[in-house]
Amino acid sequence: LNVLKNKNITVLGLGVTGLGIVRFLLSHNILPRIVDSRPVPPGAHWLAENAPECEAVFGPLAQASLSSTDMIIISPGIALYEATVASAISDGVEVIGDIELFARLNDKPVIAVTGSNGKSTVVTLAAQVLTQAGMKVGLGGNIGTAALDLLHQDYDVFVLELSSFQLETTHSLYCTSAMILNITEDHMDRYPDFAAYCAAKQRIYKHTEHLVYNAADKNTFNSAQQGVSVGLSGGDYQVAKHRGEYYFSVHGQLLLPVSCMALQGKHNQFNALAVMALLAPISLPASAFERAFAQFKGLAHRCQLVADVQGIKYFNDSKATNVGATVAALESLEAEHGKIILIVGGDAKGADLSPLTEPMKKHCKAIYGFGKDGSLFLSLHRYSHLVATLEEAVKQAQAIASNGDCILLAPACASIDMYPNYMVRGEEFCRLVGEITKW
Ligand code: UMA
Ligand code: ADP
Repeated sequence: LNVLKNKNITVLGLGVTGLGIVRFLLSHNILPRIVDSRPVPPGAHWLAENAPECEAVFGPLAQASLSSTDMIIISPGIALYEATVASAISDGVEVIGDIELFARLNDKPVIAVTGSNGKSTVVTLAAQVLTQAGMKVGLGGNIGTAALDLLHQDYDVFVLELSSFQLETTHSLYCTSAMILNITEDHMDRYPDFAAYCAAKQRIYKHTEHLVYNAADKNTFNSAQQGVSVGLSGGDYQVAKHRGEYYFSVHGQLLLPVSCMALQGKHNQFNALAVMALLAPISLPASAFERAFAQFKGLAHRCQLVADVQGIKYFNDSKATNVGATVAALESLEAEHGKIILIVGGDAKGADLSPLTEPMKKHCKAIYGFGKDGSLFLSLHRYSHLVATLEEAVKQAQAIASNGDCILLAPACASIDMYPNYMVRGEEFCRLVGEITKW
């Protein structure tokens, strides 16, 4: 921290991350300068109320003279190739993210998780297992609590969800264990290509003691390091059948019956295995896993059963903001629920939608597309319809649904073209389903 005290620091971005950084610096009597390209960033009001002494520059970054600072602590929503940031870097300014600052100051064990899908589910379940074992757990990162907001509390262990954006600016994070769950296309509007997105995620393994990877996804491997694998159809951790029952197992040793887990869906069995593999270095009693697995009913907006009325099930998977998550939803609902009427659309972030073609063909009765990129999905299925709103999609889906069908909101897109975030989109879906089914 003394190193920071002698520097001229600019906090770039004043959202959740920026506020976490500013609060942390101020609590150590370091007065940063704050820059955000938005005229009124989310933290502007907090800053005016709590730290009016900080110099703030809001509006176009070009006017912020970033090159005149010693260090920039940048938020994940701003790319390093953004012109003014890139020119500050080439002028010798050090640019780090909040996770890097956290890493330089933290001395507690860290369990870290990245991947295109399943991060929040895995970190939440891992934190619940650790809590059941009596540990004080700091859960944060991309899941919503800025990592620096956790540092001043007395935790035994940190569980961090890390996005590729956060990893781009992280260099020295030591992890007791870390995993890339999977990599499928996402954020192609931010990366030049898929390889660059994979490379950002691979940074999580740089200083990791116990590396965990997905046996079925080569992009999660790391050729330079040994690790343990997780896979539903084969891996060090896998699901094994014994006397007619399925078990979570490691190297043939049965750990717990799959039936002890409240969460449904094959992808969640994978997530449970990931939690077991990640927590292996911290010896925990099986009872801690058993209790947490039984109690955790899943996070809202992830394949959440909203209603089951007149033989029709309604699922809210608004958090399916990329193609991989929608594929997982289609594959996990199918076995139990038959034909699916799928609602998709929003901002596709430049993704290749073609991996949806086969699962849609196999599982879907019809597709309703809405939002900015809704029309891009129409060619993927024979029975596709373009509608203007989510409300229209839900109404039309209900009109064609029959006994045994599922109506699934799994948009494969971000929500920002029409909603503030995926939660508001999911809540609107739940409200519409409530109205339509008149419960
Ligand atoms: N922005 C500007 N100008 C600025 C700063 C930001 O236009 O000067 C824009 C960004 O381009 C972005 C938005 O503002 O569209 C928010 O960016 P931010 O970096 O200020 O975001 P925070 O509020 O700090 O939230 C970030 C994560 N958001 C992003 O990475 C975009 C949050 O993850 C995370 O919970 C939070 O830090 C705490 O760690 C959200 C997310 O969508 C949920 N993450 C992406 C994902 O999960 O796919 C990666
Ligand atoms: P993230 O934090 O990576 O976005 P979440 O746990 O919030 O992950 O889940 C996001 C979406 O991905 C949801 O639609 C969820 O059903 C789906 N999902 C969860 N786990 C997996 C997995 N292991 N593989 C593929 N999709 C998954």
